[in-house]
Amino acid sequence: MSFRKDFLWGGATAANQCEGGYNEGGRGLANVDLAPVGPDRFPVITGEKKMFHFDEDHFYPAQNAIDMYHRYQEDIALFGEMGFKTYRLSIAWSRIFPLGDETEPNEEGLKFYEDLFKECRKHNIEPLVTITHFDCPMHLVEKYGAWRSRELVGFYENLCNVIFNRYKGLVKYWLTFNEINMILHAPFMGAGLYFEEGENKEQVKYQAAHHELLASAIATKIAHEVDPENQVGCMLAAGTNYAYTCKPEDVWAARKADRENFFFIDVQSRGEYPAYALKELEREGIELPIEDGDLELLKEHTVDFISFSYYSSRVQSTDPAVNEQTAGNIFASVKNPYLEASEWGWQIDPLGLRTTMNDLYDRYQKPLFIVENGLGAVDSPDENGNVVDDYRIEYLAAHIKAMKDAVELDGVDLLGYTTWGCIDLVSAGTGEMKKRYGFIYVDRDNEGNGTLKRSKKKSFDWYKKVIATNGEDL
Ligand code: BGP
Repeated sequence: MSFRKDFLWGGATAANQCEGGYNEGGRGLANVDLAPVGPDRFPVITGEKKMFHFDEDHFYPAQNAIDMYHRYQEDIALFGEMGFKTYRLSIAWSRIFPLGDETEPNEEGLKFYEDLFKECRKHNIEPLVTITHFDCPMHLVEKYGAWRSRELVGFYENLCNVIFNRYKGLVKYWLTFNEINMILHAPFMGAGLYFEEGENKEQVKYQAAHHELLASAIATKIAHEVDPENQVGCMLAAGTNYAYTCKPEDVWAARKADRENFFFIDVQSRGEYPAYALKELEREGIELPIEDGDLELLKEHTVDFISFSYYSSRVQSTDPAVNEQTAGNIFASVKNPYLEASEWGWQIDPLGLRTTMNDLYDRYQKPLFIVENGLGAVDSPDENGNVVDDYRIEYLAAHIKAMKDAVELDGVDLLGYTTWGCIDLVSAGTGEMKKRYGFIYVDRDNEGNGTLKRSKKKSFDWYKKVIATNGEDL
């Protein structure tokens, strides 16, 4: 058997990387608005450098992004033309609660997403909504220290109550936190965390992780109470870890690297902190701020499905001489000599997707949903303005083939597939516009210049055909 008949083909975006309109409709400022392009970006997103206000010497691409805030109708029509069954997008928390700790939501923000979801439905597109895709209102960062504070759990709960009730019947698929494990690797971008001098960073990260995990369980509980039709997923930045050699120490290092990320999903899907993590945290002197009732809540409200992003596999070695690194989705790894890489050094490994799917399905035995996959590349329009992106088609076809193998040959239950950045948008890692993933080209450059005109790349018609044939014709 191949893909399900109701397989959810589509594409994915995130509010701060495509909407723009950062100060319109009553929206408040968020952490993700303050990540500039250039050498300061990495220190800012990893919480090493404090940038809590705009600085005129920097350029902040999220301010206007690709202006989807004003152009979503045109963009969703193009998704509809490709035959999308689903469109993954995120809600900007600070559009709904500009400060984050108010009791009353901002009607203009709520209305914006209501209209957007209705527009999706008009084109028979099922919205798949990420409640927080890296964003946290800046007021919550400044006043409470973001997710290090338990108060954030309550603010997130308010947000969930409001959106689940308001969008009942319009939205059924929800993801609680995008790439929840990114809290460990890019703590400011992932969770609004900034570190004070001398602070124990690992303590802060795991403390914040406990709060996010609690918030995720509460969201799952409310979603199911408000509408039993609701399906809630966790979301992992996935990518299996290979051992560089069969030396047992290398194998163990790869296992440990996998577990560092599984930690989150173990809690969200199995409902318990895994034994290996509790031991490790104890050894490191890190305390999880567990209060009465927390463990029961985590146990009772586990997710319905497991979603993840996959761009690449990773490699672990314990040999100091094996030190050639390769870039990847925020966290780097040892270079794999058997793989080619993208222009940004992300290694290309379709079989790694099949392995990752099997790892996750074996471990959790819940349906999977691939909610990000794609190739970031420099697309240059030819003299007629066309982008002939055969390299993207090749990348996607190979990955779809691998996921098909996981479904057909290994029996993995897969709900859907949304490619990352189905329309060109701002890169999360670099802030650049020239790193493009889309089927739709957007005329905008790294400095924010351009007409913002949308045009179809070669991959547009290719993906349309893939969807029309339910993945048979690649
Ligand atoms: C993931 C994020 C996305 C996205 C993607 C590609 O980590 O969830 O927001 O941007 O990676 O990364 P980049 O934009 O750095 O190429």
